[in-house]
Amino acid sequence: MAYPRILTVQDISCVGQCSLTAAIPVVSACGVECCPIPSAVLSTHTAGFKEFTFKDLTDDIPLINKHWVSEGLTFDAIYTGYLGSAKQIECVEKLMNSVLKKDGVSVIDPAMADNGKLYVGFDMNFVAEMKKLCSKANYLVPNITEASLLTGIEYKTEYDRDYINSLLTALTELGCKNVVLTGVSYEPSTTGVVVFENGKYSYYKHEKIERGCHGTGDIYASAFVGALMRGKSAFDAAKIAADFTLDCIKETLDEPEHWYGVKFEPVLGNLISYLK
Ligand code: PXL
Repeated sequence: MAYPRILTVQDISCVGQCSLTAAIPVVSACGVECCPIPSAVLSTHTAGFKEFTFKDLTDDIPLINKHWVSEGLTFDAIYTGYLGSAKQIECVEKLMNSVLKKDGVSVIDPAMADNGKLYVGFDMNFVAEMKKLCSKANYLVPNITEASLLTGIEYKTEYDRDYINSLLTALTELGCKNVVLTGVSYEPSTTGVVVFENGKYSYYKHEKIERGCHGTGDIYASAFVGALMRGKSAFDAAKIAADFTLDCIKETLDEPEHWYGVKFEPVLGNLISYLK
């Protein structure tokens, strides 16, 4: 691919080091053009801040779409993260059908839940809509909470390979082609990511850091997409994204009061070097 152009649809949380404020720099660091559609503008993310503002930009999406069609602009990949409403999911489906190249790649991060709970503002109606979008994904990048919500399989914090296999099978039954399942930990000191590609299971295991940080899912998915579009295999892209996310968490450990995100900026150079 000469010079891949990615469209990403997610919100801007002005403070939060997540969604677009993470996706644009991380995908760009991968050496790939990143074109955003901001789905909403929030003063902060919704996980821990109170009384954040929320400007819904859903109505702009069809206008942007129409303009791009008239200009003949197309994309090698579409990558979605946090979407603010069920209606935005419909808009994304239209983008997929109109501006994604025929052999373009769709990567869906169903960013809506973590640690067994939906994020503030989401309900099961949104989950039902998200299921439809997931059915169209070439790569679905959920965590275990999202996988359990999408499949209706009980959420567990302790599990074995059979449980993970049941999630993966049920996710592909929704219609998505491949799954990259994050935060899969079979023993206390390690965690990792499962790549389920064309029905084949591979696991990349790495060190587990107990401190959970907000925004790591967005960092992970962005690095995965960027590396994939740089021509890495799904497994190598999943591994690079995991190593980079771990670097981001380690970078943040020295400052416990930095609770709302990870300090990914100082380690963007690591990501660039992993891609060499
Ligand atoms: O990191 C996911 C995310 C993105 N955008 C907004 C969020 C969250 C998670 O809470 O609130 C607005």
